[in-house]
Amino acid sequence: MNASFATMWAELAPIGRDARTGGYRRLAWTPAERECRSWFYGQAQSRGLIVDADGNGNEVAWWFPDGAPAIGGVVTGSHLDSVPDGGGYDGPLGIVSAFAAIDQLRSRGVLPTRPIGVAAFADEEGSRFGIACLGSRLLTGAVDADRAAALRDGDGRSLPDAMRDAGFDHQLGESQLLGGVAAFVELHVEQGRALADVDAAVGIATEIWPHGRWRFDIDGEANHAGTTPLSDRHDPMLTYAETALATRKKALLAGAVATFGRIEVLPNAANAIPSCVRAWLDARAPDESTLHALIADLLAHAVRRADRDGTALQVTAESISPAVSFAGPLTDRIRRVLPVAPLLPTGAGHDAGILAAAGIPTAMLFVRNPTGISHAPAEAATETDCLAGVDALAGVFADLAV
Ligand code: HGY
Ligand code: MN
Ligand code: MN
Repeated sequence: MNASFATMWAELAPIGRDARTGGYRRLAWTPAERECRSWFYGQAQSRGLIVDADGNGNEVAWWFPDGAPAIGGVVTGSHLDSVPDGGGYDGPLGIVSAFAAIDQLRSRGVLPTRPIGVAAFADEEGSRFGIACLGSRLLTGAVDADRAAALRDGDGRSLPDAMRDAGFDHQLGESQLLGGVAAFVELHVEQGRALADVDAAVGIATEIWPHGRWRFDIDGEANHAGTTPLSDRHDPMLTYAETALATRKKALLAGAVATFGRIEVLPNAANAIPSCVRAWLDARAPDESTLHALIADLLAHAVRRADRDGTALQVTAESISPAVSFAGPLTDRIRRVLPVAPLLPTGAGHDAGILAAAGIPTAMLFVRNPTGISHAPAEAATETDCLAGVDALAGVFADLAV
């Protein structure tokens, strides 16, 4: 690894890492994520970059070259937070590569004619408060301050309280942090094996699949596991189990993906029929109509099962991300800079998708992940491919900002 990338990676790697699993716990506004923020400020300061932040916790470290205008900047970056027990590359690779790309441009004596920014968006994973890309959605106005202020984590802690706990003076709501920005290019570890399968270190994104998260609240009747006849039960676990099994079948038939990855059971006792099962569905599809048809079909199936079980079902859409296309002049321009980089879609959401939806010219680069695994400790990228990503990003910014 070149000095700057290797050094930064080594500094960031231990923060929030679970020694037992090797995974990362850098949930939004926790001490580990706060330590990552301090690292970000330190990197910016050591390069003489000027850090700007909005009241949502989004930050941009700016390189204002002498004589360059204050607006019309080009921005790169990603996020520092992780899913629980996530991989080390999802998010941080884009930020470490951004600082390393600036180092490379400077070592080559490249002097940009427009500002270059390194962004760190708050709470991209939505793992604590439920809405994916919360920081960038607040920034662009896609989520308003009232809705965000009402969010609670699993312990009932509100977003504003969690920000205050982290010593952050929040001011939730749409911000001008990226006002006047000409383009945003996010580099991200690939969350799949497409680049590995074609033996390419770096790829260019074509689109983000539409996706969303729905919360299933299933209320039943708590009772004794040993004395309640099966015929007298209203067991929400059965409604959930049938829905989860049907989900897999229906997603497969639809050419989509759907997952129940999080579940809460009350009272969660081995010898009590649950009173309530709360489960979160993550569903994604190649296009909007397939996704909407899958969700409608799934909900109808769950309602029928709830009727049969005598349980009450309520489904709430918590986080909806429409399809994003990166087709356009910016991606075309990047393709000219990286002519051999394969083009690939992704089923993973990104802040780039939120900015694109808000009208900011946006593109994405992917770096090969040999395992293809993400949101898990086995997520990986080789040193060589990471540096190929830095070279690609530096090349893109030398083209865009000079
Ligand atoms: O869930 C996603 O697709 C992203 O990693 N936040
Ligand atoms: Mn990510
Ligand atoms: Mn992620």
